Amino acid sequence: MKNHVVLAVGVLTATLLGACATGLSGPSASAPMAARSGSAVSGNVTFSEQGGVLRVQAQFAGLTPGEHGFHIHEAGDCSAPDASSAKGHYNPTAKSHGHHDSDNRHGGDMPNLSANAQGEARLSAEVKGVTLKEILGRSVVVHADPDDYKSQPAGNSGKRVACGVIAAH
Ligand SMILES: [Cu+2]
Repeated sequence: MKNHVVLAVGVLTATLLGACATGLSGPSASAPMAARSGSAVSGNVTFSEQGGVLRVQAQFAGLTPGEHGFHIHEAGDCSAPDASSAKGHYNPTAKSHGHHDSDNRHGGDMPNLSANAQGEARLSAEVKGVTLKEILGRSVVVHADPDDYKSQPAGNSGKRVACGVIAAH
């Protein structure tokens, strides 16, 4: 009986250590998202970098069902009611807006969020060609409409319904 308890504690400890190791694996930052343009959107976006790979993880509520453009914007200023203060897409290499998996894209181009019938969305994706360091102090913007991944300069994704400034943890 005693051996079983020891084993159980050992397994539990290993599980907890594993979880912690994942959470503390590298530098990270987050952007608490605030509603803009009269929306009811709320959410949080986290960026983490490990082995030269930048990952974004996001969760949102209060969206309209369907797809929504989702980008890193140049300025870390969400103060305008329509989030226009965040300026355009973060675009360090002066390329055209494009699909997030292509080479011809803005550094801030990311996959669309896809909201379910309840208006909730989750996303986990790699952000190519951008480091965590260079996006600190910039912003994340969610749009009312889908990014078509080709219209210039921002994929024709409409109003800015949420905005958050990216800050290091
Ligand atoms: Cu945008």
